[in-house]
Amino acid sequence: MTAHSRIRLTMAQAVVRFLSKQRTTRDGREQRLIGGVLGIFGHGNVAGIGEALQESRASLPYYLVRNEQAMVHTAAAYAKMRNRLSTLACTSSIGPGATNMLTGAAGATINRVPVLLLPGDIFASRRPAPVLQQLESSQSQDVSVNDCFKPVSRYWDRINRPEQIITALPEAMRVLTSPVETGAVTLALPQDVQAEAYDYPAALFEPRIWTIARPRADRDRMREAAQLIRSSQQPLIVAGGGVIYSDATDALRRFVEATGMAVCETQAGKGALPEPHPLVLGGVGATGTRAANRFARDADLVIVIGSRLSDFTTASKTAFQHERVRFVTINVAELDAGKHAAVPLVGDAKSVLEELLKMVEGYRVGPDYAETVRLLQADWCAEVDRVCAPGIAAPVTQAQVIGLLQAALEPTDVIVCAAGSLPGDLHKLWRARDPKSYHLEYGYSCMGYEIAGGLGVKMAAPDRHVYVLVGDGSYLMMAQEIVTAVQERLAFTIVLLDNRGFASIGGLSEAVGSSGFGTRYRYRNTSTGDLDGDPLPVDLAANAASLGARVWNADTLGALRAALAESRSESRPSVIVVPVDRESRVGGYDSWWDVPVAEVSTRREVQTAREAYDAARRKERDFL
Ligand SMILES: Cc1ncc(C[n+]2csc(CCOP(=O)(O)OP(=O)(O)O)c2C)c(N)n1
Ligand SMILES: [Mg+2]
Repeated sequence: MTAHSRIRLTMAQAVVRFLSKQRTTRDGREQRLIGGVLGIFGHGNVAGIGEALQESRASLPYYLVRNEQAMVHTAAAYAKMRNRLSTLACTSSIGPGATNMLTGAAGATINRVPVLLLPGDIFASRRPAPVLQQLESSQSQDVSVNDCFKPVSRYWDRINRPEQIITALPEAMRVLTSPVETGAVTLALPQDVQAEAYDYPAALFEPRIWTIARPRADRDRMREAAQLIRSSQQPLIVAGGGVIYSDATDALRRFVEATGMAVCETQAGKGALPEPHPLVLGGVGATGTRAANRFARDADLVIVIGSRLSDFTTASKTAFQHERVRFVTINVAELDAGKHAAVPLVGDAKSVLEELLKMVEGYRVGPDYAETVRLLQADWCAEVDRVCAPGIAAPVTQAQVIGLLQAALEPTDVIVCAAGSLPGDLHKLWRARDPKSYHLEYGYSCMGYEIAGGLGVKMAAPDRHVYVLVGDGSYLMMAQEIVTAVQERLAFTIVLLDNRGFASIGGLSEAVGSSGFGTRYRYRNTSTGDLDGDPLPVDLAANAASLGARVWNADTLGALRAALAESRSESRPSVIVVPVDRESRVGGYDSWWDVPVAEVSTRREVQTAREAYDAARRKERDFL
């Protein structure tokens, strides 16, 4: 090959060949950036990307999935499991196939995980316009449904000429592999251009390695942070997903063991300091533990590592009540590091923690601090045991199921969850014994992520046992990827908690005075007009079996334990349906979540809820 060598390929062939050559490296460990392509074909991609994938299937595997939204969740879960060093690409047709990916794209961008989306697009030439599924505008012909991806993508491009990929693809890879900018990357590929040939420079297809850097923070800011630490009485670390993505869990452990500081976790950060550990206080914020929330309330310094500080983490800005509380943030992204008027340590979690530890050498929390942590942890352990204790009567409760799973699973097994009442209960009750064992999509909390996500986790970590925890609502929204798992002979276990509707939003509805209106899966009652008739005759077990899964009905904890044991040796997806009591919920612990209640209402319950809301809001703080 000379510097001027050219290869004649269609644009789609060139995209596929390029993607198969991309790799990432960090700390000397190298891997593929794009592990494969998920997709559903239609007229917008079958002759372009479809043809190219068939030709290159030995170098870039293709997986047929069942739903385009689900495939983006699968890719996001894969990327999360691989600590954002590797992901999957998603190909769709134009129109509905493309827009189905929007929700997944938003989820990936909000969770800061890389996914590469390749929606087909309308003809660049416009010759046969309007084509099937084309959006028309009276103001412009330069519009397609793919423009909807702009706000939910970190990089967006439309390839109207085949040579544009020569600059677009490297940019797309830069954004995908950037810990700061990563999220959904969308390259809209017009269906005519996909099939068009061009003499591409051969150099475009040379193997390329993207190095994931570990940037260090500004020296003066580091000194300022070290000074704050030295003068703090009750510091607390909030560990977010960034700790795990950065592979900084050992660095965090060394930091806390040297300083004696306690750690609480966000949903994405659970497992950052694997349990059991004497300095873990568990989840913090709206769904936090009593231990973490009590400690957070009085902390005078909060060191936030790799978190975007969402309202769930800060209990809607009520979690930290110390009058002069200060924040130090460690984050690769300036956007996050600047929150809560923190001293921003803009850099990689691992390298910043290692450096900061040297700068605070000799500092250690006092004996009272250590004793408080010990007492809070012991109190919380007793509370978890109490809440999860098996009862004598049926139906079983969700907390009991969680307790049983905790005892039955191995430390490296992975649990996957996203929406409903499970994430909050897990955040409180689960003990993550490995940094990659607790996989919660809670940036978008998207119903339907669970099973699609479980598929992605299994693809990313085939050697681990994967357990998807899903509510009946989420299951009914998106269960079809069970079929994809059957097709790929991927075995994972889905524990389906059936409480006949939305326990979470039902509970929230009660809390805002609306008595669970419209949240139960029941017949419409002809006399009241409401959904409070008999339970619906939905057979979720039969539904799962019809998709090819091995299925168990587990009405008791004993039956669940037996089914879990059997499912471990299955070679296809397993579904264990567990009816659970909708009304036995795990409560909140010294926390709050800001959901505004109607300011005027004819209902007395709403008026009472509003009074409570106004009172609670007074605790909300501005950190300026
Ligand atoms: C796609 C989507 N739609 C709506 C919501 C709002 N929502 C959050 S939880 C929930 C109910 C979930 O029901 P289920 O899966 O049965 O879990 P449960 O609440 O019963 O634990 C709803 C409607 C959401 N998070 N995602
Ligand atoms: Mg439910």
